[in-house]
Parts: sequence; C-alpha cells; structure tokens
Amino acid sequence: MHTPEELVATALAEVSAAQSTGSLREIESRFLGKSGSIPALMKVLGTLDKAEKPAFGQRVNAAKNEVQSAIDAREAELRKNERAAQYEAERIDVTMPGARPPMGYEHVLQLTANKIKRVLGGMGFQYLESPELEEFRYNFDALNYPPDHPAMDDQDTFYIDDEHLLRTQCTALQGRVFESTQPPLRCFTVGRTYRNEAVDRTHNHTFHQVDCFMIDENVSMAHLKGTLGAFARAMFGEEVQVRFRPDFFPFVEPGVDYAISTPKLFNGRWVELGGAGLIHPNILERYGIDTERYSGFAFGLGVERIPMMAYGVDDLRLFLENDLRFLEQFRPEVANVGKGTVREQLERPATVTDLAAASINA
Ligand code: FA5
Repeated sequence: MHTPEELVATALAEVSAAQSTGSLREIESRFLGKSGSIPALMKVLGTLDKAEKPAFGQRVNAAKNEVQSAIDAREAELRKNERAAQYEAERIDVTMPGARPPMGYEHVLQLTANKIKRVLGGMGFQYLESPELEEFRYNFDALNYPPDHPAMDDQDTFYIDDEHLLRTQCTALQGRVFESTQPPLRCFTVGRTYRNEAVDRTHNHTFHQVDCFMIDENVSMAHLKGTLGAFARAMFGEEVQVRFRPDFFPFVEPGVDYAISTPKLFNGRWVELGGAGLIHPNILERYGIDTERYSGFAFGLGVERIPMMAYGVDDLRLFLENDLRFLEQFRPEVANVGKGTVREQLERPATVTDLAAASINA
C-alpha cells in the first residue's frame, strides 16, 4: 500500500503532464473519486492504533486537498489554452468583403404588364383581376358566340369539365363586370391566357393578354382610335402610327385588327398587335344596358408582342422557358440603355404628357 505522500507525488506528476481537461477528469476520478486510491487509504485507518489515527487522517485529507488544488489549477490553465485555440480556429475577419446575396428582379413580362397598368390606369381605366380558370359562359356565351360557332374553333383550350376551362381571352372579364355594374365603365385586365395551339415562334399554349373596354354615352370608333393611338405612343414612343383594318370577332361590331408601325422597329413595317371594335349591342342588351343611350369599345392584345418588338425577340417561347441566360438580359439596370430608345419607352413611367395625349376626348 502506498503512503499518502507517494500517491500525491504520482498524482501531481500525472496532473502536470495532462494535456486536456478530459484526461484531468480521468486522473481526478482515479485518485479522488469514490473508489479512488486516496479515499481508499481511509480503510487503513481502522487497522491503526488510536494514537496514530488523527495524524494519518490529517495526512490523507492533506493529500486530497493537495491533489484537488493541483487539478483545479491545471484545469484553469488547460481551459485557457483550449479556449485560445478555439478562438483562433473560429476567428472572424470582419474586414473581409461580404457575400453579396443574389438579388431578384422582375420578369420582362411583369415589367411590361406594370407599364401597361401605369398607362391605362393613368387614362382613367380601372385595373381588375379576372380568373384564369374561367367558366365557359364568360369566355364564350357572354361574348355573343352562338352555340357551335366556328370562331370558337380558333380558340380551342384546356377544359377542366364541360363548364370550366382555362380562359382563351381576357375579354372574359366583360360579362363578369356587366352583370354587376352599370355604365359608365372603363376597365382593363392583364393576365395569362391559354389555347390548345400548334406552338411555334409566335404562338404559345400559354401567353398573356391585356383586355380593355369602355362604355359611356356616345362612345365611337374615334374614341377607340384615340385611346389606342395614345396607348401605342406611351408604349412605343411618339413616332408610332396605328392602323386599323376590318376583322371579325363575335363580340364587336364593327370589328378591326390593329397594327402599329414605327421607324425604330422592323424598318417601319406594320406589326399586328391585337383586335378591337365597338362592343356588340347584343352583349349590352343581354346585360340590360340601354343601347339607345350607351355604346362602348373594347380592345385586346398579346402582351408578349410588346417586348418582342421592343427588344427584337424573335421567339416568344423564350419568355416562359425560364432560362436565366435569356431573362438576365432584361434586368432593368442592364436593359435600360440609351435614352429615347424603345426600351426606355417601355421602362419609363407614364408621364403627364402621355396622359394628356391619351385623353379620349383628344
Ligand atoms: C382575341 O383574343 C380577342 N379577345 C381580342 C379582342 C378584344 C378583339 C376585344 C376585339 C375586342 P386574338 O385571338 O386575335 O383576339 O388574340 C389577340 C392577340 O393575342 C393576338 O393579336 C396576339 O398578339 C395574341 N395571341 C393570340 N394567340 C396567341 C398565342 N397562341 N400565343 C401568343 N400570343 C397570342
């Protein structure tokens, strides 16, 4: 059996050689724990003479205290070193440049829709949302399509059931408004439309339209021409010209298609934008609108056509393919180059001059 002093000497040597707080714990339990070698010395106490007991007890206690204080001191030292090593490993260089988070930006079709909303909103038209999953009756019946009329064949679409379909035209807004609101009315919507289409560079199964209408007293083709002229100037610049040619849509009479031409685009060639006309009296009568007093115009156009012309994009499928190499080019700060360009027209907010020019009484 070792003496208390021998155990202390061994313990102190081990303590000072310990390289981690973990190994100190192990030394502590071996020398001072419940069944550690120093407490075990107390068992010897019973075998000693009465006179020797107090002195031996004191030696054991002194041994415990000495080892305990050596462990505590070494632990403080090791902990300090361990912390210093940890701080060193986790050191942060606050002078390093930060990681720039990727910034989002609006899709070019959204930028175009925003511009349309500013321009038509500025002319006093109210922006309304209308469902993409539409009822057959609003998409066709309410728009004066006789049952099984061949004009519906041009607009085959995706049917959910016999009465519900993905809308083929934003003109479906009309019936929804007319059934609840009486004239005077000036409304428009911008949104997605769908058609079962043979997809090519100028036709997609999913595309966007803006559709706009006005009903008031004495509204004529002159108001339609004035409004579309002002709309085209605000979208494409002052030099743009608008052309109307007769066309057929069941919901207008007379009906026209309209095209624009500007020296900045396609060498001034005419490019068709959409359809328009005076709202068919059958529709007004169906909704109890007095056709002796009121008349209205409506127009609709494909939204993709606008950036296609403004940026010279020759395949509209690119807009919905989400290829960032294509979309990155329309980041506002990248695309907005050259003052007075068509692009700038697209990106600048509508001005007071646009709106004065756009007055339907002009
Ligand atoms: C219509 O959809 C009518 N609702 C427009 C209208 C409104 C006429 C109000 C009269 C009064 P149309 O089917 O021609 O008409 O489509 C209008 C425009 O939408 C087209 O000129 C074209 O720019 C765009 N468009 C039509 N189909 C597609 C398609 N598959 N992909 C991309 N754009 C299309």
